[in-house]
Formats: sequence, structure tokens, C-alpha cells
Amino acid sequence: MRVSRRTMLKASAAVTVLGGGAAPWAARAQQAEFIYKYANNLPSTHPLNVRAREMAAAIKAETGGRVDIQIFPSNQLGSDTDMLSQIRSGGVEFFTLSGLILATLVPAASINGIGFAFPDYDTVWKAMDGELGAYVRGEISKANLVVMDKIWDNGFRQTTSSTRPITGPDDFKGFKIRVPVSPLWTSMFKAFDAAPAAINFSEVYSALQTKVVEGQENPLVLISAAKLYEVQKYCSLTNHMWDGFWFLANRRAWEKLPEDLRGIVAKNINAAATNERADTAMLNETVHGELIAKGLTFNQTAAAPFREKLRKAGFYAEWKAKYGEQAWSLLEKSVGKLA
Ligand code: X2X
Repeated sequence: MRVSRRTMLKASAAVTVLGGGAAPWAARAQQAEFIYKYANNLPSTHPLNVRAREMAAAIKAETGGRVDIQIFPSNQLGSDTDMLSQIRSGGVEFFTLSGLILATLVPAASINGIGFAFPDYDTVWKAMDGELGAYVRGEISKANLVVMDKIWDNGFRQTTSSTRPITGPDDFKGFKIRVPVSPLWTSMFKAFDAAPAAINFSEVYSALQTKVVEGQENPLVLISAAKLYEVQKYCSLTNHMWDGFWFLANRRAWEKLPEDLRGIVAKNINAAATNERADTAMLNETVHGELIAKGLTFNQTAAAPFREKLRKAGFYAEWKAKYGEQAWSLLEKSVGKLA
């Protein structure tokens, strides 16, 4: 068949006109009723984001395309401090944030980060899925944010450094360490006589690279995902606190969803949290070896001398007074007497 250039041009013009006329209609028919942004601070390879993508796909399918959750990982929409104000104003609809950082708005939310409180994951999940978690979620709701039931795992935090390993509390003396923007973190490292600098996670890699700080502390899974081993030499297994992410929603955006859709969304978010906990548990088995292969030098530490140093510095007494009897007794019910 011979087609002249003229006919070709005519045909393509017709397609363009048709396409141009049809596109807006087609787009409208396919567009979700609720397009909601979910922002977080973690690399897209972290299990939190892997499970979030799966979760968003399930929500889209189960709502027949009515709810479309778009994920913005890796601080694409700003630092934690920025995203916390966006979730409050409605600039983003969903956000996962460490309870310790959320404590700048909801003081009780940092309580799971009290130094050396949790001995293991069993104790963590019992407390956070039980009374302690329910108490914290109640406080978050009072601040006019919606919070999902299941907290996501960040992990037990370990200390990395470019200058020296941390073998006991004395090694923290004068240590320039990055901490997240949160009063509890600053207070704890001051109690160790370290020199904490509050820096958002979005700036951590470059702060380590340019030696603005000597070290930082984070769970092994994240030290790996964020490639912090590229700019650190030592990793000291201090296990100094357990940290998790609350899945938050802007209240107005949440209440705009009809009841049945809310049920589908919440169910899938909480299921993803449960799967993400299992993923990090699996990774915790292998990541230590991988980080050794990447060049980090590891050392173990004993908790008792660190805890004793905090006790002597008045850290536990100070925070008990800040949280109040009710919250503190819920924590001690889970982890035992803390000093
Ligand atoms: O900022 C951090 O270090 C991080 C990523 O662990 C938190 O979100 C608390």
C-alpha cells in the first residue's frame, strides 16, 4: 500500500484532533476521587517504602481506583520539620514520623525512646500494640492528627563514627554527634556529656561527609539503606533506644474519605506496617555482615554502664517528671523499673 506524505499528515492530524478531544474526558474518567500524598524521610529501598508501594497498589485496587496514594520518599517534600508542618496544614495527607520528633508537638510521643528502656523486640511490640501505644495515640489525636494503630519499625539505634568507636559511656565525652530534632535526643546525649547537634535526616549524609559532626546514631537497616557506611568507619552496637514511625494523616483529609474507604485504607496501612516489621526483623539477621563487608568496624557494648551514667546525670528522674506518673507507669509496666 502506498501512502502519500499528504495522507499521512492528514491522518496524523485527525488522530491529534481526536486524541485532543478525547483526552480530557478519558483522564477525568480515570482520575481517582482522592489523590493523597504520603511523604517520608527514608530511602526508597528501605522496607518502609517497599511496603508502602505495595500498600498503595492494594488500596487503589480495593477502592476500585477511587483512592490513589502517591508516595514521596527520601525527603522529596522537605525535612521532617517541614513535613510535620505540612501534615498539620494539609499540604500532605499522610506522613510517617518518629515519635521522638513528633514530640516537638506531642510531648508524650517520645516516651518509647527513653534510653535503654526496651530490652528486645518482644517487649517493644507488646508495649506499642498495647497500653503504652494506645496512650501515645490518644495524645496524638488530641493534637488534631489522625494516627494509624500500628507503629512501623525503625529499629534499635546504634552509634557510628568517623573518629573512634564508642566502647562505654566515657567515649561519648565531647563526641560531636548528630541527633534528630527532638528534645529527648539532645537531653540524652547531653547527659552522656556528648556534643549533640540537632540536624534533620535530609542533611545527615553531608554533615558526616563534611565532618560537621563525627558521628550519628541510627538502626543498622537504615545505616545500610542510606549508605552512611560510605562516610563512617566505626559502628558501636549501643542499642540505646528503640525508635518507630507513627503513620499520621491530616484530619480534614481523613474525614473527607467516606467511611468504607477509610476502612480499606487503614486496614492496608496497618497490614503494611506488620509486614515492614517482619522485613526489618529479617534484614537485622544479615545487615550486620553486609556492613562489615562495606568496611565498618563493629564493637559490642554493655548497657549497664550507659544506664548508670544516665541515672547519675538525673536523666530518668527528669523525664519521669516531664511525662508524668501515668505515662511513666505505663512504660515501666512494659519494661520494668527504670531508676
Ligand atoms: O532522623 C533519623 O535519624 C531517622 C531517619 O532515624 C528518624 O526518622 C528518626
